[in-house]
Amino acid sequence: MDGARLPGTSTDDADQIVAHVDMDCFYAACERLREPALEGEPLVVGMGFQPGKRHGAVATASYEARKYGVDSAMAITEALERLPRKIDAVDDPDLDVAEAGYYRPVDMAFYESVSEDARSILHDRADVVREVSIDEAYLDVTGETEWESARQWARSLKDRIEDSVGVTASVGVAPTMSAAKVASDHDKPDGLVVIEPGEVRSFFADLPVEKVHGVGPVTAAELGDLSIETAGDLAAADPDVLEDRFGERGLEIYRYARGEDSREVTPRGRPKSLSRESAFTEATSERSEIADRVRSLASSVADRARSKDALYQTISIKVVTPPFDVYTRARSLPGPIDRPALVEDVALELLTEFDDERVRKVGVRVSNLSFTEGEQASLSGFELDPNDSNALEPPEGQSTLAATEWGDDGDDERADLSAGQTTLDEF
Ligand code: TTP
Ligand code: MG
Repeated sequence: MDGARLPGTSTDDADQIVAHVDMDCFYAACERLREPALEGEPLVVGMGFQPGKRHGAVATASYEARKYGVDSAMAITEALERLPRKIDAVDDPDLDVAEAGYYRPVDMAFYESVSEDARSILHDRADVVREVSIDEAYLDVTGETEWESARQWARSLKDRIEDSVGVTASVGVAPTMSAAKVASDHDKPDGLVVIEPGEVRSFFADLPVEKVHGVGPVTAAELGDLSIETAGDLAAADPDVLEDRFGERGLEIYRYARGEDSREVTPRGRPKSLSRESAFTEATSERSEIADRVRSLASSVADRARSKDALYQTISIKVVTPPFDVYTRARSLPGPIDRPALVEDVALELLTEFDDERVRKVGVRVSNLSFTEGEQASLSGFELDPNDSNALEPPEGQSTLAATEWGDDGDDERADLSAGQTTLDEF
């Protein structure tokens, strides 16, 4: 689309629903999986730490251990002063066993396997997942939920991670990546915080300025010199002063404090699907208006696929009817193609099922992507014969996907709705 705006689409916050997921005291939570007796106990996981030794640094501490002042990156010697080992306390009359904890060495291979299990749930629950670290990811859940049901959506994600992986995650949902990260951190552990569009600034107002994404302790101290103590102070500060002092980064943290963050969640690596959706200002039953919108979305998605040299085998639509019922319908073709006219035809055909519905939002997606060059040559069999009503039928064994399967094909790349938008790297 070259950044062109579709009618009825906008780039404001309300367009994107971002979830940020961060596991609680992750390495410690993993240790508790295989040693359930550590549940509820102060537990320190040390890097370069060997049982009985005192060197190394703290990778993480359970929340019980954090109460003793033990935290990530602290030297083990210091951690041991604050929280002695149980085993030492038993033999030392000067130490209190009740005020002691457990220490375990890092076992990355095990934590990676737990992380893998958790990540597969994230990919199952969201179109677009940007994995940031072993225990942290951003999800674009715009296609999975509406604001009204975002809390339940996040709750069910948390429950699923806890039930099937056995660790707890904190989840934040917000209109931007930076606000979603603040939200997931806000009520840790086992947190669930939703910040709706328009609420970011009021939510941020009294938070200490170092909670703003991109503000570390050093920047926070420098901001303190400018009497900027809270995120609200930063949002109300003079951007010129911030730019003078911190350069472009000063403007960036200013924008984040104001809830402005145009980054879209993008997966690392190749997308598994491409989609684009658009809401009507008001729910409509005007067939031609809905069909026009679907046509625009179809051509936009097909353009995008072509620009990425992606062939697609499945074409889907999403229809949201009032109040917030989300339906998806998909059709799979016998092989991968790049044929914009077919995306439009299939999307419109799928849309006919909703001819009697009022519609508040529509979306078009291509998935089952392949990037292999040269496959087009074998596609002559997929020409659409307008006289053949079966031409669009799914091949045997492939049926229309159920509503809940929208997004089940892993990484998705949503269309970039604004011109000249750039995606910043993680901090
Ligand atoms: P974090 O998510 O920062 O920390 P955490 O999951 O332990 O605790 P929280 O509940 O606050 O999210 O980091 C994830 C893992 O990365 C952590 O379990 C251990 C590792 N890690 C280090 O090894 N060194 C560090 O300095 C930090 C911060 C984390
Ligand atoms: Mg964590």
